[in-house]
Amino acid sequence: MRIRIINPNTTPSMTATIAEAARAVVAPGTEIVAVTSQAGAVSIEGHYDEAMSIVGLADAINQDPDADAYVIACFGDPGLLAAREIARGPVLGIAEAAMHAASFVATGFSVVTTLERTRVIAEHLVRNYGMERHCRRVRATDIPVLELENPASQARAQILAECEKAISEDKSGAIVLGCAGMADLVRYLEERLRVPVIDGVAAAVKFAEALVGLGLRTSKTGDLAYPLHKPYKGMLSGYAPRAR
Ligand code: 2AL
Repeated sequence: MRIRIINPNTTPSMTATIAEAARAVVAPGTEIVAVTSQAGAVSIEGHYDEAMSIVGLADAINQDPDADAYVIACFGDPGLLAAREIARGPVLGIAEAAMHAASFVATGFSVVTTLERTRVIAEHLVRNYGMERHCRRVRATDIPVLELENPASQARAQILAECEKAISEDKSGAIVLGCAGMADLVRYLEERLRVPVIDGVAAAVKFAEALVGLGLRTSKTGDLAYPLHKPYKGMLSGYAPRAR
């Protein structure tokens, strides 16, 4: 099967980290195609960045309409339901996948994310996904997304310290990593924390494999039906949904 992973930010080095995390866990025979959005912010760390990322995300999905499944590799799960409208195969967001995985292995988890302003986005997702009973707290580290790629930064140590607080103060039994750019920290953190540490990229590709294996596709009945054919105006005229 072919799983198309879209990094909706425009930083190719982060896509490489994402692709590596995905390829480390997939079954033999699963092909990972990891693509970087061609339009939008270099890092997604706010509502505006998210909104602006969705056109590039839609493009990246439309470029391969026959992929078996899609993963949106940004922890805000930007454009998740819009992506499901245009896709035939299942579409998974990494926040959604990570929270569900955490709920299977602990009665309570904490999310450790990047900037304080993205904490609110993760809290909205917790409520949207009905995860209030499982998520004990969302913790921000105030690390900008691209600092995760700077080997000279203190990001690793800061994230470790926040995870330790999540275990001791929130009494959480698992950690959900709140950014796709943290995908390469799982082993480092698990060795030190001794609780399950969940990277949403890995969780999403494994759930995608399971859904495809079950023969499930995105429902095309109701609100996830293909978007209605109609004209779009101005700079988005090329994005008008086609007649099906
Ligand atoms: C993210 C993420 O996963 N990628 C990105 O650019 N921004 N989300 C986050 N909370 O930092």
